[in-house]
Amino acid sequence: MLQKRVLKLNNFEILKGPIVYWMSRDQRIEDNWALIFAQQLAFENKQPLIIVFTLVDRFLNASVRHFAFMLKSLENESAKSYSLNIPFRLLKGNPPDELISFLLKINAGALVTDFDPLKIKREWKSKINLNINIPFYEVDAHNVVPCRYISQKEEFAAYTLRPKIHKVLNDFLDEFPKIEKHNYNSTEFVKKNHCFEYDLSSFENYPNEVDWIKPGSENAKKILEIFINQKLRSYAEFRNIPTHDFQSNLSPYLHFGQISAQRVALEVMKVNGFEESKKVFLEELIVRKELADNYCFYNQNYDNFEGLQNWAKNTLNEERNSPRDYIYMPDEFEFSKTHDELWNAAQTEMMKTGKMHGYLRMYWAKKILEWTTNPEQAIEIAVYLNDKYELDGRDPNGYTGIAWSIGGVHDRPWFPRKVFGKIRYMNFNGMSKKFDVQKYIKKVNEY
Ligand code: FAD
Ligand code: FO1
Repeated sequence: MLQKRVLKLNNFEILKGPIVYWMSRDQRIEDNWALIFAQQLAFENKQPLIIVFTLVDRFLNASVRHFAFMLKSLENESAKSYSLNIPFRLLKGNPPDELISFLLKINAGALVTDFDPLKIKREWKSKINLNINIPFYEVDAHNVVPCRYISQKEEFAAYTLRPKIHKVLNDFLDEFPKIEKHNYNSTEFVKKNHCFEYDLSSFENYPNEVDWIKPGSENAKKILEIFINQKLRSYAEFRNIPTHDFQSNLSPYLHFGQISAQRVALEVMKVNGFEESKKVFLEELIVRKELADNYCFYNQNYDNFEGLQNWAKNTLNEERNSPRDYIYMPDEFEFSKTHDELWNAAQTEMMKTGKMHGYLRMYWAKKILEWTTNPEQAIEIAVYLNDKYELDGRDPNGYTGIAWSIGGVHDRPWFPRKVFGKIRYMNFNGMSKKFDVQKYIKKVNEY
């Protein structure tokens, strides 16, 4: 496999002992470069291999809606792992503490984990790296083109990152080797270390689970197949029409790493024809999604006003005292109590289904800017609601999508208007020209 996907986070030499893959963002056995790397390391050193997942009971406003989607899938993955003679161990509690003591307990020879730009994950990793004396490898198993490799700085916009990605993309569309049965694991090692039990009642119970989408990598493959066979052909034409169903619905699976974006790209590229739709879809799946990881990795303030570009901060500062036509409190937003029936429907769709249509997410966030007293609060409310209700929330795509909508990140200055300054504006009339708003509102109210 391409070593450009791998980064060694310290200078320790490998010791005799099991190789541990600390699975976190990429929660799948198949098509997972971090696991592939860990098994290669174990084979080279003729060592056992074990997968661990550290389960917290609070994660960025997640509820049982998200933990159930995640854990039901992880349970399937742990069974797959066991059938490959690789034990899968669920560790509960504070990840750094639990992992460090586990590594000591089994005399681990090396540690491998996957890449994640979120602050919380980087804190976990640095705490662990300060307390181990074995090699610690990080493998980018989430991006087709590794985030750290493709750019060493915060990119200004999609047009600055796109050419860099396109130049090397083919090199990174290599096929995935299969994970093999691990014969350096004794039966007793597997039996002693395989453990996957959890209790859904230990998580925040609101918002509840959704049932229109099923978790797990097998269901992700089915959703991909439906997308390729029934939706891809008209994706370019209908993806931004909320009354139609032409988005792929892959984001919850991609967020939890239940399917690899590279697998999705490889399968979509195999399709004959529909060139325009393939191009538009791959732009979102590769350039847009990887631009979001770039933003979160190189900008510590990805989830707040400080992260915005100076032009955006200046223009929003100039508008701080402009009168707002409407002002809403956080719970009026949360429970769809604004004067705007379209905005309320979008919020209701997110609450009920855990997945707001992509085109409405821009409008949804921009209106929160328009109807709050300051941009800091607008970003705070958008992040809170997005993380609390979206199945695909708590994700770099979300923080970046909100920064784009409210703070013009990766966008350019527009014609100035009150409250927005030069941040791109969207309004009800503009939306009505794009699609049948009443039909969408009716559809949502029928959920
Ligand atoms: P499709 O159109 O089928 O897209 C396929 C994949 O491409 C997506 O799963 C995603 O990985 C990627 N993609 C598509 N659009 C974008 C985009 N604008 N930015 C980055 N990647 C993209 N996406 C999330 O995954 N989680 C979020 O919490 C989230 N919050 C958002 C908030 C706002 C305010 C905005 C404007 C966008 C947000 N997005 C978020 C991006 C986008 O709306 C969703 O990725 C998309 O709607 C997911 O549905 P899909 O997979 O069916 O989309
Ligand atoms: N990652 C973990 O390593 N342990 C967890 O317990 C965990 C819970 C969790 C809950 C909701 C959610 O949306 C994500 C969660 N993640 C967890 C992180 C996830 O795997 C992704 O890495 C990030 O959210 C996206 O970068």
